[in-house]
Amino acid sequence: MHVVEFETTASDGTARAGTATTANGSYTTPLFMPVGTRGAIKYLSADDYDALGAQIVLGNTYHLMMRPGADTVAHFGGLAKFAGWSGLTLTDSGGFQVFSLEPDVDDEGVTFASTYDGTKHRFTPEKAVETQQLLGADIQMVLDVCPPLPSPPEVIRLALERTNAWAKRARDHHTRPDQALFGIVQGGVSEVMRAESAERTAALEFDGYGIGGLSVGETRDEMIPALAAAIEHLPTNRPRYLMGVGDPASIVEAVNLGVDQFDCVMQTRLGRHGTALTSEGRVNLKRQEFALSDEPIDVSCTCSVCARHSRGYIRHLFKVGEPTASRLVSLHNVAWTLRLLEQMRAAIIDGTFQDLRRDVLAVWG
Ligand code: PRF
Ligand code: ZN
Repeated sequence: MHVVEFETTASDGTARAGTATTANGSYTTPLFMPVGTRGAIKYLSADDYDALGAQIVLGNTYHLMMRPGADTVAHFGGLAKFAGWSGLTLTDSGGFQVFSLEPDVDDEGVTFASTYDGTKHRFTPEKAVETQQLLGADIQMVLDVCPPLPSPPEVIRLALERTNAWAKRARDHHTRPDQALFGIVQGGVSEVMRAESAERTAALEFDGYGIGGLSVGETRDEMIPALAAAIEHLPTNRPRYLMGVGDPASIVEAVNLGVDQFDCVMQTRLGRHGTALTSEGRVNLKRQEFALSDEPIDVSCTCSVCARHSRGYIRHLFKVGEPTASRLVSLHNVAWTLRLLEQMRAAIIDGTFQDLRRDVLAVWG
């Protein structure tokens, strides 16, 4: 039985607008999912997620199992309840974080040292499922192997094989009927391996499909054909999630190919450091030229920050080190990106997606 149902509402070429239904509610696509790695989107809280109109907020298994521990999160009724959030949640398996720690990998799983206290931990596909069942998100991801790019073909091949074998083990181990499990496609920038990985992952019949291993060092011109090759072999009636990709140009190209969901830490990372996403591109609000600017961050933005605050005020807060500065630009960047995806959805429904795509690429391409 599938936990997630996906229905296409409208399509424009291969781009699609849809509704996915989980055990605890539905979400509309294409969708940006802001990231709350350790249980909060940095500088924000659940009131903000409501005000932003976020539908799904991410959490990360590696970080939450280290602190406060999956049992503690389960004690509070799962990640959403723990965080006071009434919307949907998704947990990434933690593989991506663990692989950045240069772990010892074998066919069974991975051994790594905690970044919190240096202690050794063993992580397997089964442990990732059990941990995520305790974290209790509406959607959990299988443990995968994500090699950096460029990597030799044999490294990409081994990652593909392990990811596929681990996906099957994860699927067989998963028991929570109210929680969806997504498989993950790997395969580097090889169209052949992407197609094979997608086909073999789809054969395992997951609720949805993550496309991992992209935006890890390759160019956009390398990413797009690999992504297209994967999508061609994924079922149309399941959501497709491009993992960790959130720059506007990549998003619009991926939506054009039929991707439904995205997450990225870029919005909040840039925001914390004073860089805003705007209809004219990236703007560094710390620059001297904004000292006397009474314009909002983006004149065409409908967010609560742009309704109230000037660039000059926000620049001042950065200059004196007020934490509110980071909060305001994070809020704007997340709101701006959520709205960009809403505009894409509306354009697909209207049949004007190619016009929007051209406009986005003119600024961000
Ligand atoms: N796998 C998982 N999470 C991820 C990635 C991946 O390949 C990426 C790569 N862009 C981001 N987050 N599990
Ligand atoms: Zn704004």
